[in-house]
Amino acid sequence: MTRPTRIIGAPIDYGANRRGVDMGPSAIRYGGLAAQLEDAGAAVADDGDVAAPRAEERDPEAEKPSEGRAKFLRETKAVCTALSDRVAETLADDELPLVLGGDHSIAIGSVTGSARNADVGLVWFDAHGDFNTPTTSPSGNVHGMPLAALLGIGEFAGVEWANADGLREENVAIVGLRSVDEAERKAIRQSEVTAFTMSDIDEEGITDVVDEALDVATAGTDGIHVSLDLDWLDPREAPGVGTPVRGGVNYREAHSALETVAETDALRSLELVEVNPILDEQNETASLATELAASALGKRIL
Ligand code: 5AB
Ligand code: MN
Ligand code: MN
Ligand code: MN
Repeated sequence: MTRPTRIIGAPIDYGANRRGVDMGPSAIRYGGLAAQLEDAGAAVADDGDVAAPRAEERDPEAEKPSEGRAKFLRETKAVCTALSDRVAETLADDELPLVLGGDHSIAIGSVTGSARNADVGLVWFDAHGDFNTPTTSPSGNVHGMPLAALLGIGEFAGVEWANADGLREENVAIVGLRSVDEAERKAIRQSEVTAFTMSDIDEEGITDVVDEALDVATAGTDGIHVSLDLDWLDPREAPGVGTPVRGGVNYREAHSALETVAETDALRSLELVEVNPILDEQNETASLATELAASALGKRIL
């Protein structure tokens, strides 16, 4: 039986360059999320969105990054702290949190919440490493930093609201890399994180790579958090994302990956991020996100 699932929206785009991902939660709901999850056999409740200051209410100074600064970190902290509490409460009620982004900075909230009272593994489906810190980031955008933040890398060391208590580098697997900045490459290599590139998927196939990633994430943990950045897919399948990179996985590989996730029976929390309805075609990226969530929760053809 699929666990009761609670939807929590985090409609922010402070972490990304382009406006629009703040509309992701609406687009994903509109794309048929509840019906898909019910098809997967899950009882679904929608908790609405966490409160997020709108663009007009932001501190305009926070938008001007100087070298070694993260844009909108104060606003990101406020939203992630609230989201973290909502995720932790949902788990305490024995329900599965399904977080809808928003840009990928919200993973700081989802994962700290999921790893608050448990040892958690993390599978990060993404074209990007998301391993920058305020000093290494070429953009100052926090959506390129959440993994570094969660693991306490660089300036994130000891930053309590951003570090995930029950998450160890050894239990983190990134899957689908094809765009990594030089400093990120070094930081990933220096860490205990396991990273699978698109070439690994070419050589080994999606099933083996995801199996290995799940082994990493489940080893000695109480469950896993799956963070799905829709730019993991090829832009032909998922055009509605802020930072598309050619050469991603196709429709069938993506489903297969999330079906493999469902088979482990270890899923503790899930998030869908970086859907940008402004750049999408007929909401297809948002609908695809709903389908992939259903696969992760165990939807089967037969
Ligand atoms: B995403 C880049 N590495 O840090 C940076 O979409 C892109 O959450 C980050 O994976 C992409 O700005 C962040 C160039
Ligand atoms: Mn990302
Ligand atoms: Mn990405
Ligand atoms: Mn992106």
